[in-house]
Amino acid sequence: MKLYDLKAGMNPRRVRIFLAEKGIEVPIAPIDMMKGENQTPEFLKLNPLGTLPVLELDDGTILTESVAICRYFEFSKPEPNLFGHGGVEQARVEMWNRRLELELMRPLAEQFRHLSPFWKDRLTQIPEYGEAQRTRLGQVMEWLDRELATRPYMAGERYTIADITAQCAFVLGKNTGAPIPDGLHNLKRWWDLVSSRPTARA
Ligand SMILES: N[C@@H](CCC(=O)N[C@@H](CS)C(=O)NCC(=O)O)C(=O)O
Repeated sequence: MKLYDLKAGMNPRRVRIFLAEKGIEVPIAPIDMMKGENQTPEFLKLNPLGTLPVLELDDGTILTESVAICRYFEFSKPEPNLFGHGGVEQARVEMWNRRLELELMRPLAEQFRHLSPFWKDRLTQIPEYGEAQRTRLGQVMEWLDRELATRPYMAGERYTIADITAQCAFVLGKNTGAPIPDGLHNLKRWWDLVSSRPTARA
């Protein structure tokens, strides 16, 4: 088994934290995006989208998409549980994970892609779009702050994959000019809580 990883990437970090929470060790194959290693013909055979993470199983099966990879490991080592127990909790975790991917992670990624010099020669940047994403993020963070007034974690009373998704998104925000603003005390309390976990720097 081999996990193709991108050290600084938001999505590969989700899988690394998930594995650390589970106490699972997987051989890592680091990919260097600066050297274009995710665009070589060999890598594109693994994932034609050229994105990471990618998990290669011993029988040659290839899994992409961080949540799909996490689901594979949840099945192979069910505890500690990170996707929810039973119908209602599983649905709530799925609901929050999806909301956080679409409402938080996507605009955070888009503001980075459209405003950072890192992406200048990699895509056609539309700075106005990047700025609009940052404006939207302000509203999203205020919404999350209100949500977190009612519970300690994103999907309820305990840490789940929804928290992993959000914490990886906020790491990107912190490093790319879209940090959690001052004054959002519930969100800050949640951030301190998840950042203090031993797995946070996986
Ligand atoms: N939805 C995918 C997104 C994968 C993705 O976009 N990964 C980024 C790193 S966070 C990447 O590999 N980017 C390389 C590129 O766009 O060239 C997942 O959850 O795994």
